[in-house]
Amino acid sequence: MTGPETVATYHRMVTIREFENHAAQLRSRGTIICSLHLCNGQEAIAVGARAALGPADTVNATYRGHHWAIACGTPIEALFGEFMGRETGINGGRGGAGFFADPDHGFLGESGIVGGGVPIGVGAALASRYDGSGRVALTAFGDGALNQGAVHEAMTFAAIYRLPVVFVCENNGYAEYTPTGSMSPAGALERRAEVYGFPGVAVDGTDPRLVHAAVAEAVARAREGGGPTLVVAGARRLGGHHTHDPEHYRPDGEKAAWAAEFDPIPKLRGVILESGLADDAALAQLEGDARADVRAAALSAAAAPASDPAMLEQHVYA
Ligand SMILES: Cc1ncc(C[n+]2csc(CCOP(=O)(O)OP(=O)(O)O)c2C)c(N)n1
Ligand SMILES: [Mg+2]
Repeated sequence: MTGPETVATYHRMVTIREFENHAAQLRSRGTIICSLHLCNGQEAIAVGARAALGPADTVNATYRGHHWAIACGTPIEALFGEFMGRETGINGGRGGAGFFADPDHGFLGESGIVGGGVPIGVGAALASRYDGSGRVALTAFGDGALNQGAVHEAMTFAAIYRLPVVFVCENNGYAEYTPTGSMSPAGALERRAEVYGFPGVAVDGTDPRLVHAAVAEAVARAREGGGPTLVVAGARRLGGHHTHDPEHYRPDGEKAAWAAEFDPIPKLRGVILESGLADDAALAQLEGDARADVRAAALSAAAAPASDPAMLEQHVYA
C-alpha cells in the first residue's frame, strides 16, 4: 500500500472523518436521534485493515464502528438514514448508530456490549470452518474490552480450534473515562496473546500502510490454517467517549497535543505530498468532494420517511 492506492485510502479516511464530524453536528441539532460514539483518530485502522481482507471475508466491531462499516462499503446515506431513524436506514432505522449491521457488505455488525462482539467474530470464523469457504473473520474491539471475560473465552476457543480469525484491538488511549495505561498491569497489550499461544503484534494504528501490512500477515496465517493473531493498533481517541461527553477527566492540553501528534489524516496527507502521489490542489479537491458527498448523503437521508412504528416488531430476533 505505497502506490496510487494510498490516495484512495486517504479519500476513504477523509470521508469517514467528514461523516463523523457531520454526524456530530446533526446530533447536536436533533436530526440524529441516537447516541454517537465517533471514531476520530482511528480511521487508518479500519481502512488499512479492510484493504488486507478478501471480498468474502467478514468484519464485526463495536458501537464505535462507523469507520469499519464505511471501510467495508456500507453506503453513507444508508448510515445517516439509520442514525436518523429513517425507513431507508441500513436496518430500517431500528439499529441506530451503535447497533447496526450490513452483512451484504461483509459487516456483521456492531455491539454495545463491551467485548460482546469478539465471540461473535469467533463464531463467524467457526462458521467458515464448517462451510469450508476459506473466509477469514476480523473482529475489532477496544483496549478496555481486553479485560472482559467474554474476550478471554473467545480467544481461548479460537486458539484451541486454530480458527481463521484476526483480533484487532483498537488501543485508543481510553476506555470511556479511564486511561488505558491504568488498566493493564501486565504492560504491552499484545503480550496477552502469548498466553493463548498465538502471535500478538503492536502496530502504529495511525498509519494505514502499517496496519495493512500487519493485518495482511495475520490474514494469510488465518487462511493457511495457522489460527488467530492479535493485532494491537495504537491510535488516540481525538474526541470524547461519545458526543455528549464533557471530557472533564482529560488533563489540560492533552486533546490538542494528541491531535497534533496522532491525527492520521494530516499524517497521510504529508506522506502523499512528500512522495509526489498527488499535489496540494488535487488533495484539496478530493477533500472538498468528500465533504460535498457526505452533506448530500445526509440531506437525502433526512428527506426519507421516518420508520413506521407499526413495523417495530419486525427485524427482531430472539
Ligand atoms: C459489558 C459492558 N460493560 C460496560 C459497558 C459500559 N461501557 C461502554 S463503552 C465502555 C468503555 C470501553 O472501552 P474500550 O473497550 O477501550 O472501547 P472504546 O470506547 O475506547 O472504543 C464501557 C465500560 C458496556 N457497554 N458493556
Ligand atoms: Mg479504548
